[in-house]
Amino acid sequence: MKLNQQILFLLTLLGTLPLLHAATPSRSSARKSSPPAETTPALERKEIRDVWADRARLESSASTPAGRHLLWYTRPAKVWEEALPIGNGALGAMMFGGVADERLQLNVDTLWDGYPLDPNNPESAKALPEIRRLLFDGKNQEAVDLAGKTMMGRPPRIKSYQTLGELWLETPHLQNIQHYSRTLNLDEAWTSVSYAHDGVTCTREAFATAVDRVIVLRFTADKPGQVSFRAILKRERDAQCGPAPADPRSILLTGRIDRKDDAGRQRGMKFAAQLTALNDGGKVSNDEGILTVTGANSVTLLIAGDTSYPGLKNFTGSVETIDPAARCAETIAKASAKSFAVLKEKHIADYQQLAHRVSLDLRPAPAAAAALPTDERIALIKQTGVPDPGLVENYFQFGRYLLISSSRPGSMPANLQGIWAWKLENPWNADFHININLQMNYWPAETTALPECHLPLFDLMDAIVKPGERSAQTLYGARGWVVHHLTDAWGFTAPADGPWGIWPVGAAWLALHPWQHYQFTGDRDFLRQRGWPLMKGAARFILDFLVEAPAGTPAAGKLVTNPSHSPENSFRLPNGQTQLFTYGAAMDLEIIHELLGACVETARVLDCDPDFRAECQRALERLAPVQISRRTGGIQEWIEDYEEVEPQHRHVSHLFGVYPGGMFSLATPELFDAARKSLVRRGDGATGWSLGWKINLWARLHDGDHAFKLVTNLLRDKTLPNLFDTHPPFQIDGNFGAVSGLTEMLLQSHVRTPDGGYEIHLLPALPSAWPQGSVKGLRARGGVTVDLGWQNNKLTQVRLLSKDPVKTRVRYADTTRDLTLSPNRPLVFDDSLAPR
Ligand code: FUC
Repeated sequence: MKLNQQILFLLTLLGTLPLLHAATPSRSSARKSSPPAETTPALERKEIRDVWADRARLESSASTPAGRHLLWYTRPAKVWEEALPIGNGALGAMMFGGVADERLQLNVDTLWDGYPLDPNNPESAKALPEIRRLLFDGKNQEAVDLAGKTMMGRPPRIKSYQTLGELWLETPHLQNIQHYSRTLNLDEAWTSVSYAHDGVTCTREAFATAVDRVIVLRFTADKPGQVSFRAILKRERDAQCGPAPADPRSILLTGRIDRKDDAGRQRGMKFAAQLTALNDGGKVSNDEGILTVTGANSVTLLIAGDTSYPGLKNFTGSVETIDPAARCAETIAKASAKSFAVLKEKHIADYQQLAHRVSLDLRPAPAAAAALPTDERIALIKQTGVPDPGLVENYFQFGRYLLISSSRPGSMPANLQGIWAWKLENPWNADFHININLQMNYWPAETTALPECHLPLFDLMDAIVKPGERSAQTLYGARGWVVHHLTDAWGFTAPADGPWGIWPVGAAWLALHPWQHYQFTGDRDFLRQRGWPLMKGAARFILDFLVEAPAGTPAAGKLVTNPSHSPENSFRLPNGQTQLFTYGAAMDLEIIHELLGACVETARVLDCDPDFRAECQRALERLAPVQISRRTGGIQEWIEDYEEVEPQHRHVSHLFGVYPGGMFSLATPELFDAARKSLVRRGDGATGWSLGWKINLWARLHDGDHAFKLVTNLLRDKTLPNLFDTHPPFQIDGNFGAVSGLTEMLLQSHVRTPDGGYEIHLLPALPSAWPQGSVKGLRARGGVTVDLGWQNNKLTQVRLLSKDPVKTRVRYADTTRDLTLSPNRPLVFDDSLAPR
């Protein structure tokens, strides 16, 4: 087609462009309290004109793109779950890779519905003694009824994290498309689309750079004047798109979430997204917010997104003062001073500085599998029964890519969907769930050498200390801070959703994260300044919250939590009643054991707070013990040996002491064995995140083959075509949980040595499916970087490096050796563990 024909064609097309149709209709979201339906509905849109979404027409011409860690596909995404994520911690997009219509669904990490409020019910503290008495007396239902009336948040639900909007692009490429491919490059963090149209090779590359805080989307063609498209920004609700003031090459989406408080005052946050086209040749015109590019040689689109959220440090501040549109304009002005090549180069360097710290090589990947597109590689597991090693490597690096892309210093922490969520009301509000999910997001942060990516979690914790102290005081009359099973961007710390929301050990679990950051980095200043106040406040609440179990109960005279439950599992009372609420659930005791132990040690390391340390020590000694069930031989999930309603429930809370905790190990052989029985009983199925957790558990139980079986189950059954984990629906925790699990199969460092150090356990759970391989750059507690190689399923070489002097014990199978590492002097040895 000649240029003028193309333009004509384009113009004819414009009349029927989906761009001009009403925005994407919404679906009502699932109830927050219960899992949504089995599958995530596809993004609704006008019927796609994009015939290139029809796979069969492209297959014959697609060839394997070059690159080691690559997701790739031979057709555009039909639904959101096939689109590819990019992100810089704060700003993210899902790119569909359409030919005739391209689409990028946009997110910015701070865009939350809702506003700060005090949800604490003042009736609670008064009712607490009675609720406790009822639970100790076995009147669970009466206790739930009373707690439901007096303890639940007001309101009992939070509002959702929201999509920012969408960028829609239309090209005139309707026919004669060949050689289509779509990739996500995990080595350099960019996604691309490439195809030939009428003999012209067209490419699109996109990345989200943390250096310049924009999304960059570049269109090129291998012949001059061949880049033509139209672009629009849109959002389902609360927004409008128009030309950006005084900038003919820019369009601007502005809006405000419509959220009024009880007094009718508008409290919703403002938001904006700006798109600017930088063209080489051709023409850019702007018709009331529809940007048209014709006949360019290449075009770079810059996209910025922002909100008026006052920040985690100041979330009670006004949402009126910040002008997100002005911020976007400023960000784009700065970024557009750089060439595309510079933007990309700086982005890659910044990403690689984090991503390239760890490499995993599970050779050899069968050539046939390696040549397949990623979706087919996943599908192949159904035939072969196992994931090919290259797919596992990609899954591992993809998980690290997701953490780097959704959690960077200064950004919000990764939520249930990281940053990528396309609805106004997302599944479970895409919130911060604290009874497993948020913590799981950060399981691989330290072990896979991304400690900086852990920092946003501590920012969130700092932010919720104050509201958490109010909840502790109002609901329990306790000191310290508490958060229940979820929180949001507005400091919601009260119980939410239903009785399972009354789970007062959220802060206690979270407080183990700064402790872990210290264990891995050895950063004593961090521990003193940030970690210790968080840990101490969480422990202070626990010390006040624990109560002595009365005479006549199984834990009489011991300290227990009350109320309590084992997330979100129910049991049967001897009278047949199904209940959730109890006292002293095993998980509480395990979390508290871990936290009080960490506090005792921190006070020793920092040489501070002797009285508090003694108080923690006394409570530890009086804590009710975790028991072994007479019924099952497993860890008893509740303080009484109740029968589970759902023995294969997705949560494996009572095994917290195996992972992420370290209370059950070879040093406690009976509990260790009981934990294994419990895990067998829970089965090898469940949600994506549950499988992610179980990989860690089997690794900690030193059963590599069973861990690998769950890796297989996860990749086969709970992995979307774009490698996102699915609950279902998409939930990112399973990606992170599995990366952590893969790491725990190769290296563990949670067991203490007699002199207070950490044992570095090499290949503790290597599966027979990976006979040879190597991993470089993993981190062990004590601040040690570990490289490992193995052949014929046996360790062949090890290299340890630390920047500080470290005394450690290294274990491989039954051999151990005590070593001292000198700063920056690598120690290299083989399977005999004798340094060379
Ligand atoms: C927990 C889990 C659910 C879901 C939700 C976000 O409550 O029990 O399965 O993952 O978090």
